[in-house]
Amino acid sequence: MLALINRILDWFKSLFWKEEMELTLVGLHHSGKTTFVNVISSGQFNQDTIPTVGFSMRKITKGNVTIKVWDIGGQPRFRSMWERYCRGVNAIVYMVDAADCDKLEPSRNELHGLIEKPQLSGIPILVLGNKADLPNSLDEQSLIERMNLKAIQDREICCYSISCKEKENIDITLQWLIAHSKSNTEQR
Ligand SMILES: Nc1nc2c(ncn2[C@@H]2O[C@H](COP(=O)(O)OP(=O)(O)OP(=O)(O)O)[C@@H](O)[C@H]2O)c(=O)[nH]1
Ligand SMILES: [Mg+2]
Repeated sequence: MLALINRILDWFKSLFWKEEMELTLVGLHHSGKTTFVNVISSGQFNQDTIPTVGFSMRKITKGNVTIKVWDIGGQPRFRSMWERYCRGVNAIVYMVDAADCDKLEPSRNELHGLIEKPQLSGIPILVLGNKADLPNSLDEQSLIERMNLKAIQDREICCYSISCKEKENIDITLQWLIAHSKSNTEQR
């Protein structure tokens, strides 16, 4: 009975209580950041994306949460911008192409370099190992090891293996993001 009352209260709250969050999506080029934004906003997977030049911003509404997403280009010439766009956000999403072994080391170095920046201290990080549909793609445990995520002790960090193409684990990724919206963060 109590559970039912709580659900009704939550539903009422959702009618009037709008949540907001801001997140920044970074990671090496071709890892699938723009594809991820397309998939969470429209559900569409597009094989022929254009590399992001600079950045793009999209607002996506999920239930009563509006997510402002900064999608930053991952080519080397744009990486110096990452820190600026990560300042003050609710969460940083770090995209990795889990099927591209050659890029794991530079990806790990960029991630650890980024989170050393004092301005970004304490911001939660969600590492997504994308392209789980491809052969030889690393699973979560292997990604945690290869990206040396256990060394990150000063903040909340989470890692999921996803496939934007097959829409695998997109739902749990969204749940994690929504749990980090402003008012939810304040409650935690
Ligand atoms: N097989 C497979 N391919 C994917 C997946 N996600 C993205 N891709 C492909 O990866 C390529 C690069 O995707 P983008 O979204 O443009 O990558 P990006 O990280 O935004 O790249 P930059 O904008 O250059 O930083 C595209 O051809 C996508 O179709 C996936 O889950 N599986
Ligand atoms: Mg892009």
